[in-house]
Amino acid sequence: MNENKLKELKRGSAAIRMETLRMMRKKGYGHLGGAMSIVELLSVLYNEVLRYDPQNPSWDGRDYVVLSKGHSGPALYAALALHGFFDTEWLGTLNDGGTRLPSHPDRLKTPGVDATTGSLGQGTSVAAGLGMALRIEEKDQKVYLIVGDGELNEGQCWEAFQFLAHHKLHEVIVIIDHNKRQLDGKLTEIMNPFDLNKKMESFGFHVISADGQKEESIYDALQQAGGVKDSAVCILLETEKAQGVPYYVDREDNHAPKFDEAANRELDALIEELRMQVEDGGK
Ligand SMILES: Cc1ncc(C[n+]2csc(CCOP(=O)(O)OP(=O)(O)O)c2C)c(N)n1
Ligand SMILES: [Mg+2]
Repeated sequence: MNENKLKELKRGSAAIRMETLRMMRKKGYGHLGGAMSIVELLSVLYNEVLRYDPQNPSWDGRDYVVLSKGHSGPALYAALALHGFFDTEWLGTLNDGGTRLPSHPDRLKTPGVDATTGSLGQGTSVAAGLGMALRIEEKDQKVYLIVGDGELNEGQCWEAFQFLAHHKLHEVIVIIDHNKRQLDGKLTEIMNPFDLNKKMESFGFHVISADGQKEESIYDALQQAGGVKDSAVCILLETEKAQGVPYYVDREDNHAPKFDEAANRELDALIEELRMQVEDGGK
């Protein structure tokens, strides 16, 4: 990847992170940890990979995004607004009465949202259905399914994965956000997923590992995944919960914190730093 493209992607990540934190800062709380761990992924997807038309969100030729870990909705909204699906003004209405941006995505409310999610596990089946429809219609579009590592506790994920593997449904690119934490602690302490790489492989998936904090690594993994035609495909995205927000990275309560005064000070400083990065054209 050339330097300019990388710079653009990093700038995109800074913008999504800034807008997401602004939304949560305004609200006073939010699912910060899991929103932050998909920021770089969303930047690469919306800047470089996805086919979409913001003027016509339901365009028949689009790629689909299913954010199965729906609690990370605000990061998706930031990406959609920054890429022209709706006015960035909307972002200030997150989760307010009558908003078109509920905390968890609703495909009937928000332009660019392809699946209603929030009840963990369900998006995996929706993505499998979309993938099968593309297969039947012989379309070359893709479904990008973003699933949480804690979400994998849901049995429904494994039914959907078995279906994808059986049908070699490479139309669906499964992306696991492996941030090693779920709602109130580490995966290994709550429900050990064991070795996710081996587990997905044994389920019949072609598994690609990527550094979810590095746009170039994500881009390469997505390119590679797009070329897989003989099996189901999964990207194991190595991330950190609350990545990019040092104040929250190592904190137990980084899933959905309520912000106190100290947190607000940190967030304000970080938002300002990100604003400068966006204006300077990236790190
Ligand atoms: C079916 C269901 N059970 C429980 C919840 C509550 N819940 C919301 S987020 C979450 C933790 C999810 O962990 P993970 O998938 O690892 O998300 P991330 O770390 O990316 O935030 C839980 C249990 C839910 N939304 N849906
Ligand atoms: Mg997690």
